[in-house]
Amino acid sequence: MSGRKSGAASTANQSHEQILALFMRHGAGFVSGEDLSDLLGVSRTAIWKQIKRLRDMGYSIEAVPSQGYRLIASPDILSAGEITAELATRIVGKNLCVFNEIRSTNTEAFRLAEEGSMEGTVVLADAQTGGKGRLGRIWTSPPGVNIYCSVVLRPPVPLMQASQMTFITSLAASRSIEHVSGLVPVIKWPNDLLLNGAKVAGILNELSAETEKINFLVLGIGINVNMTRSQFPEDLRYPATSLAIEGNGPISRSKLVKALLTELDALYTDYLQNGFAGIRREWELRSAMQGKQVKVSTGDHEWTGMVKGIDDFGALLVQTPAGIEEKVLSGDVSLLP
Ligand code: BT5
Repeated sequence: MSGRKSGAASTANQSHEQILALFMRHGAGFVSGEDLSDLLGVSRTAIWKQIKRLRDMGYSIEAVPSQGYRLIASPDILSAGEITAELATRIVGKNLCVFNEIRSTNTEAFRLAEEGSMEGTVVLADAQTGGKGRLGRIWTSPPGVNIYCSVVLRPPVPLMQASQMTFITSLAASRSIEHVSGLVPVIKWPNDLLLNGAKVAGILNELSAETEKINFLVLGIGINVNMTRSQFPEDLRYPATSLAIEGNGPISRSKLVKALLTELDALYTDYLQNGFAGIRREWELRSAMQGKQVKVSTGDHEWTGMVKGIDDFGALLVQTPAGIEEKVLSGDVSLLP
């Protein structure tokens, strides 16, 4: 993203982001230069400089002397102003940092949380140089095309319930993708999102805790949005895809981030008020494996069974041919053809 230094965070209270937020609220209408200078408390010349800055970033802005300014088109930039305009969340996204490039949004969110940053803090990046998967694996994170998002939460629940947040995260990602693209990803236990059998999103939740208490969780979400086939490395563990490949072309990343934060906030609020039961039901409906025959591989042991759902702590419940319900806490589970 031009106009911003690598590594420097852009926040919703910077001048150009405030102007963008105002444009978003005005839709196709004009915003007068006077309103803009009142909003920011700066001169009309200073406003003009910020408009020029936005144009340099790729925004198309019309200027009409007697009416003011109007936003005609936005490039697919991850903009704090666009995301926070009319973001009606209670917790998630109240504090938002957007980076051009960062090692890992999870690492940065973890650092901010350790420094005491507020619940709901969100770290977004256009690109990651050290994107993390689970178990030390790498998450391919090229610039300009995908979503790399991490959210700090401090749920007041016992440590043994921390894994429930994984299911909230995958559900929020699945709902938001459906809302913005019309595509309905299925969830592969524990936390992959698949479209036509290929991975479109991955989740890495990280935890800081002491004995029985959760200090905070970082929910890490990577969604392949406008990535092209040639941008995927060849040695991936499973087939991978993006929303643009599966759907009808490019999707606005800011719109999708906004939907993601909105769904996450709604699910988290519901979870705090009503517990896990509703989340579990919807997760099972979106699961790729519910009611299906699977092969479970744990270490050197392999067996088959039928998926019955998940339990209160996120274990996969699999019924063996002998009718015994086994709990799978880790390992590889794949659908039988
Ligand atoms: C995951 O790990 O699926 C978790 C990915 C979480 C990424 C987000 S991005 C924002 C936040 N900040 C971070 O640093 N991370 C989180 P896992 O199930 O271990 O899958 C990793 C494996 O998926 C790799 O070993 C590759 O084979 C494959 N892979 C790598 N990049 C991919 C991509 N962009 N799309 C699909 N598959 C990918």
